[in-house]
Amino acid sequence: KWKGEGTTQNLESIVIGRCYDYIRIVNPAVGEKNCSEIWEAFKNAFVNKDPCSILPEDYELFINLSLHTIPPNKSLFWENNHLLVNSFAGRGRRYMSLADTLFGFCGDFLNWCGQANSIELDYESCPTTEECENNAVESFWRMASITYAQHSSGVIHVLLNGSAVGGAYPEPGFFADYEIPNLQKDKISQIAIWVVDDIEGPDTDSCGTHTVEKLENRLRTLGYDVTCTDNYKSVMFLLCVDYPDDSKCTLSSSLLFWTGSILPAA
Ligand code: ENP
Repeated sequence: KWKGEGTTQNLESIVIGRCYDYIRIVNPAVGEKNCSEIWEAFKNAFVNKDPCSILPEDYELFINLSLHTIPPNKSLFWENNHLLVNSFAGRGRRYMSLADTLFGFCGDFLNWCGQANSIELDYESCPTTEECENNAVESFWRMASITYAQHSSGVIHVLLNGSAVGGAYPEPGFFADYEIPNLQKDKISQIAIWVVDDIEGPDTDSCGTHTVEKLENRLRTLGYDVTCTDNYKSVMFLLCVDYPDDSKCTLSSSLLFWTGSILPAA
């Protein structure tokens, strides 16, 4: 009936299992959390309701139960880079993206929706954002984004894709619409933007041009100290794992090799 994919099979087991995985193994620093209560609050946001009338506020209890501190200087915002961000963040070891918080971790890669006048989830199909924006998944990420931005502090990192069609900084987008407006200026020392192109992709957008320039101007107008780096090396190294022979990858490794072997030890 809807155009989107249905609820992920075994949703309850996955969410409860992820919650325990998170609090016991991924990030025990969050302390004790009640994973069955967290699941109930998550489910009650959308079951037995019109799947097009779910609001971000419906996840308020879920968020309150799963909220924890986001370490300063660890926040990583992004657009069009889901898998790269997952590996770069390293489940919170390097950075803590929204999907590395307990509340984001519970929903990452999953799909879900309920039905009006039934306590059953809909495993056949769910509304897409084009069909109705007040759907269970969209409202979840809006609420999660708002909360994540409000609790981010120190140096804020933003990883954008310089090869993305339509620009590295999409508007509308979660970062533009739900995250920037909810950053707490007095807790933020700097915003570091990284614009990284796909290894075999076009260089569509860079620091100081097109949509990235727009983002830099917006943040500076808001009073932030903004830096921007093209093809930030650490991220490039990670991308190069899959393209060791591409010229973008061999150049930096041969430079490292040559400088290391030619320069005399200091
Ligand atoms: P996409 O469209 O590249 O990727 C969407 C995929 O990322 C979905 O599998 C989604 O899980 C998962 N995901 C992880 N974190 C978020 C998220 N945070 N979010 C929406 N989906 C997320 O991502 P978008 O739409 O451009 O969103 C990027 C935003 O995430 C940025 O604003 C970044 O700062 C933020 P699922 O459950 O839908 O399968 C917020 C919105 O962290």
